[in-house]
Amino acid sequence: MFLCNAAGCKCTTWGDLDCLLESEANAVMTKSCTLSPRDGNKHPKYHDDGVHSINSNGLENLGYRSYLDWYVQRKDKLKERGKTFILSVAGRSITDNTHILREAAKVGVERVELNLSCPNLDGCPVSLDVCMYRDWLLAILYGLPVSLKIGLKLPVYCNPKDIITVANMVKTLPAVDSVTCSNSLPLGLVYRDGEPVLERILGGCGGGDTMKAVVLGQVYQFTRALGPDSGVDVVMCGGIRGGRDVEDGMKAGATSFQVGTALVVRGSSVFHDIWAHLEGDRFSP
Ligand code: RRO
Repeated sequence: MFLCNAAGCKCTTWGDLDCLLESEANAVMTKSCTLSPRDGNKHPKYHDDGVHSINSNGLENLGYRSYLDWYVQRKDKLKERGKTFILSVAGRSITDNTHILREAAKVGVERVELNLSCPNLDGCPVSLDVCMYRDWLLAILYGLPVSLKIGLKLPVYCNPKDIITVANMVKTLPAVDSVTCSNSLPLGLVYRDGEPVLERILGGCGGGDTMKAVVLGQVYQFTRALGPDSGVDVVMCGGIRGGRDVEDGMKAGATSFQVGTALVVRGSSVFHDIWAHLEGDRFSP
């Protein structure tokens, strides 16, 4: 079971990653990275008021090379602390993604989360168009170094047929051993004092009780669509504030958990609280 940050939350700078290394998360996830560094969209691009969490970050990141450099420099510490490094990859083309994955494998990265579901780029996220998603995945994963394990960061699918199609496809992709449900919901709009809270107006909605319900529904459906012997884990991401939310995720079928908004709001003590809750449960009569 992995308990770690959601890609994009407190994981963009080396300082952020160093904090995660010192936290009680048992994995460290990077910000989704591209071939070259990106500044992302204009500020304000994040808003959280306890009810809504919305962002239009726009894939701000240091570029994949910087995250690989951090990994190489911290490899021994990660090992000492028993932590898994997960490179979140959001290349803008098939060739960008192939290149990043090969370079990651060369320096010993073992686990990647492939994010083709960013809600804040122009046009439809690749993973929402399931035919295009299949073409991209086949092209990216073909000839991949065998050492790499791949998780897929999925969007929210509102059509149950898409869930069946994606689950069946995932089962045929040997490198893929997990799916993460889910990325933030695209095209949200929040006003404060009559003004949009984001410079770009629209953004991805994550966190909160509604997102938790949506994500639990995705976890539940993917767990059933994959079946018990698929060897593909379902990871819950969205609306986790504490141990009770993790328990609900387990009931729906999740085996790993990523914390986003609650990590931004409360800091890494959230991991301690979740472990304490789960340990308490384990030893309670
Ligand atoms: O950077 C972002 O705007 C972003 C990404 Br890559 C993502 O996957 N999900 C999200 O809510 N924001």
